[in-house]
Amino acid sequence: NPQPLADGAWLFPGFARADATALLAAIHSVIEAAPLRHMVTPGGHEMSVAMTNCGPLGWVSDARGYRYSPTDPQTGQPWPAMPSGLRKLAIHAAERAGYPAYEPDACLINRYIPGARMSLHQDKDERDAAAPIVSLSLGLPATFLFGGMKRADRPQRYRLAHGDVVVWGGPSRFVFHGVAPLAQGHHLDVGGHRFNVTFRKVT
Ligand code: MD3
Ligand code: FE
Repeated sequence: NPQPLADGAWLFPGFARADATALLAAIHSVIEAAPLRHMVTPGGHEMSVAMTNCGPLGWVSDARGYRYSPTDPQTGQPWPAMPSGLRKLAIHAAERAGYPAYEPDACLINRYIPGARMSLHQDKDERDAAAPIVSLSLGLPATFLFGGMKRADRPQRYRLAHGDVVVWGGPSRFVFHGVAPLAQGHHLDVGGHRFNVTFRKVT
């Protein structure tokens, strides 16, 4: 039973918990083919979150800017295919939130260790503004910051825990958001870190 977080944003608590073992195996298979790395922002800062991608397009950042790329800049090879279990989870959650024909073409995998954070930002590199973003959280819980349309709007705080899935569509799609520094901890299945997987429709 979903909870509304904001206009167009739905939290499905524990939606993926029963499938967590298979989803974690899928995430690890992607990481084996396209290792996690700390990307550099256009401003020259190394991100504290380690990232990789799967699917037709992957999000990349370097001194030249942010963009979606069909290839991994570290190898020049296409990103690994989106594992069907991950893709099906995103499609299923989107359908439950009222988006019946969701076809994500990008999947960004973020790994947080204690202290890692993501500062307030908007996701606006995707050309398909009508499609939602679906996010899956696994492992240690995080404090998610959900702001407004302006960076200065005071963000609301939500806890995202193991197995939680959120569908961000409609007016919530372009709000400023971020993640507070991850607290130390240990998760029985995932260990000392958090994964967040976001599904996007770019083209
Ligand atoms: C709301 N990731 O990868 S997931 C990101 O926990 C990102 O790693 C965070 O923000 C994380 O870009 C938050 C939830 C999320 C993702 C994208 C959104 C919320 C969003 C886009 C628009 C509005
Ligand atoms: Fe984001």
